[in-house]
Amino acid sequence: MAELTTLIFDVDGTLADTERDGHRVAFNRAFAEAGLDWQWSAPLYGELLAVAGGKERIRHYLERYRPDFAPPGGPDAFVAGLHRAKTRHYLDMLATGAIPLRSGVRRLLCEARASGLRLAVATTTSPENVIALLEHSLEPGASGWFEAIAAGDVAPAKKPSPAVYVEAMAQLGVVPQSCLAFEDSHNGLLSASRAGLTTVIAVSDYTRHEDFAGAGLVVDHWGEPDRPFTVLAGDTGGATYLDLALARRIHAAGVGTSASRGR
Ligand code: XBP
Ligand code: MG
Repeated sequence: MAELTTLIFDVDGTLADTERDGHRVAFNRAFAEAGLDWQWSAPLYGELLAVAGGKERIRHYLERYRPDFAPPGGPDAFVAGLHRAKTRHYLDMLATGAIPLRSGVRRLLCEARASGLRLAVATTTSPENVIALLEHSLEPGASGWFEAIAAGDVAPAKKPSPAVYVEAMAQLGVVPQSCLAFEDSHNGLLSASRAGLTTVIAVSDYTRHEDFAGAGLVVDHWGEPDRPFTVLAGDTGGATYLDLALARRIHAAGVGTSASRGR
């Protein structure tokens, strides 16, 4: 196995729990602003999350739940305009620091930087959302910690396509064997695995019951020294939180290791 040189992070659900109280709320504010009586409840949003990409999610909702709605100006312009409004609302929320990082993220990123590991992002969300989350919830200038931010429409296809991970690795000039992916969802695991990366999963409330067969490790959160994670699948060798030593252990074990939940 090649040496681990690069950590590639998903954003939504992985770096921060952004979906239920962040993106979902921003979507609903955009609907209200547009005079639409659409409100995505937390359960409905959980179902809609199967579709990666905010614009793709709105379009799916129109087709599945509002087949008789005639988007003014045509579907493409309507969806794009609604998504721009949603992103504005989401950025406003991030600017208030309303969305904190998940436990262990800051510690792991700082440890990786101190060890000279390279950092990248591979996410479906929009680039401006990634930068705002890093700048407001990590620290000012933190977006510069990541040598590549492959986000949103930069990839020709959204997760579970491998395209966004392939793009991140191309920007860095690295091969999958020297990388480890951090994800929270089945779509994300498929995307990273199809790009050839070993993947560690921290489940989120929305993804807890998804299929993570083939992941290198599945935990309930990244953990802290005083807040041990629960291992849902995989072998941590007794480690109780995800640090570089455990990341290296999982990476060395290789792609598609034993972490499956017999589902
Ligand atoms: C999660 C997504 C994104 C967000 C919404 O991305 O699927 O679409 O839900 O963000 P990931 P946008 O887990 O890959 O970070 O509205 O900007 O798409
Ligand atoms: Mg995610």
